[in-house]
Amino acid sequence: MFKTAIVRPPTPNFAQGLTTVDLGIPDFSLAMRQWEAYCAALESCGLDLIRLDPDPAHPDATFVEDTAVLTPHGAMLTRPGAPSRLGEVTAIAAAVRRAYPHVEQIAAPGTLDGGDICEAGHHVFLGISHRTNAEGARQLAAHLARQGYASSTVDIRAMTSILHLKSGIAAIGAAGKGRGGISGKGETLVVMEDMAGRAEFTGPGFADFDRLPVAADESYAANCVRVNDRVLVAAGYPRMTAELIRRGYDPLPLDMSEFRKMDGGLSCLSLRF
Ligand code: CIR
Repeated sequence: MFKTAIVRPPTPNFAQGLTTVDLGIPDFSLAMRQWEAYCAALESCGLDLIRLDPDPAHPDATFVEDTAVLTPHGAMLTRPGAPSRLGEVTAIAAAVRRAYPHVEQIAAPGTLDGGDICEAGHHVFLGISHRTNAEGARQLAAHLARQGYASSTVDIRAMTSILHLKSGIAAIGAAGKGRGGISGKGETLVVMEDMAGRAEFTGPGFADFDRLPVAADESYAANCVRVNDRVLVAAGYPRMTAELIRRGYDPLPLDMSEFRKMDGGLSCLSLRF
């Protein structure tokens, strides 16, 4: 169960952040309303929020998930792969250090964005992307191994449709109360169609995983987040929401339109622990 989440509001210059998608310029006041609704959703799931101050020097700073990898057993600050985002880690580090007695950090030449890291029970998938390099993944794998996690890499550099691994997959545990499922048992892997057949997710170690494939025209909804009894999912993807309900999950749809314009998925707006 998660108890806390770190969040940080967007700033009026949010539109000056990085993006690869061509969906128009985000509306700041609408983004703020969507962000407040996202925070209220986390609180409705029982989480206490650590609300960091806005950071106009870093227009992507609202995407806090990229700056740390937090598990019940340890904390790793990242070294984001985009140079413009490196400075975001300082404020996150202060908040993380208040919560965790021992905090590690990815060191150069490693780079790593939290959006590339997908924890699925006791196995962690590490995306190698244009933000996370092999050295960053190697350092995180060693840190996770000390906590008892197995991990494996998934190279997404040839995929133009996603920025981070978690733009295309999510691990949402078992249906029902709590998160359910450890060691893969009861784990459900939500996977966008483009990645569903990849060998990295179909090895013998993952035979216990249920799959929830997401159709190509709803692939943005693959980036959903299990938060205690609910699954936070992007609004506007009716088949994905219906499938979650059919499988016994309790989806909580949230409008993410303005964050999507900046390449942001739903998971990236919080660091949950
Ligand atoms: C970036 O390009 O870094 C931001 N505009 C979006 C980051 C989204 N992060 C995520 O989905 N984990």
